[in-house]
Amino acid sequence: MTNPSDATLVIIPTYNELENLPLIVGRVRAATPEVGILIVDDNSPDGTGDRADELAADDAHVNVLHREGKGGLCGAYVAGFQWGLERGYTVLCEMDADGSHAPEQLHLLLDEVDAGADLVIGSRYVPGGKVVNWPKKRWILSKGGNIYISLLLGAGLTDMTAGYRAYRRDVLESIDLDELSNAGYIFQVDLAWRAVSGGFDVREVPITFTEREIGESKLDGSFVRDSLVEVTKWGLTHRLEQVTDAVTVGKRMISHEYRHWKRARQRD
Ligand SMILES: Nc1nc2c(ncn2[C@@H]2O[C@H](COP(=O)(O)OP(=O)(O)O)[C@@H](O)[C@H]2O)c(=O)[nH]1
Ligand SMILES: [Mg+2]
Repeated sequence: MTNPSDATLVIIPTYNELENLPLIVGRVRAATPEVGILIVDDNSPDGTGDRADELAADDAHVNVLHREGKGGLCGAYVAGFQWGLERGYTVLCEMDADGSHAPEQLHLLLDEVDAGADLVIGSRYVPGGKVVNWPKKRWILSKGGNIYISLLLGAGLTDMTAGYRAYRRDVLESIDLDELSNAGYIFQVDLAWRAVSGGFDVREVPITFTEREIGESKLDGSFVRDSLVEVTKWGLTHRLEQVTDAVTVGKRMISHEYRHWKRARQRD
């Protein structure tokens, strides 16, 4: 029997991950030898791109996409998705290079896709999900941001900013990837929200997210504010649409009842 995950591509974006890259590639190869890997490097000054080429030269499962310069995580993933879609992969995954997303848990996401999900999010905040080695402040920011997003959008997901994911290709094909916002992690929320709004089956599975031990985070603080402002705009538009829909339905019901009542009076 064939499963969608039989043709899976794991996309690993890198910027200055020289030490981490061989470790993560080795772990993916050991945990899920059947999947393809695409490293998307943005011309890392530390030479990660050259290291990626060496890994690809030794192993037909490993591929590299070089981009000109640091263009942000969203752009790197969009380039990776397009590369994978063009080559016929049926499931496309996002995975950080720094070990935060354990390759040993990838099968949890892929099994859920094979069980019928269109998008599976490896979630830190569903029961069983965990974060290891985060300062309290970062946990509060991430968890609080996700509670806010969930209240506002009502998508029924606990971790819409999460970056460990498996998409069926149909989900990505249904979305205009060039429209996604490149600021911070907002594109992750955007992708999940578009999948939910498009009627796709979006599920979460618990994962253990472990903060990097080697190298530095490329996160800058401004993304939190930018993301929350953006999500607030979508949430308000969404709620406004719900109110407008409710008013339209209400008006229809009233006019239906009125016609009914008038006809009954004319008969009397
Ligand atoms: N290609 C590419 N990768 C990036 C860029 N920014 C971050 N990354 C990679 O995205 C992943 C997550 O970034 P990281 O700095 O760990 O963010 P954090 O986990 O939120 O602290 C890592 O694999 C980074 O190397 C970028 O501009 N281009
Ligand atoms: Mg990280």
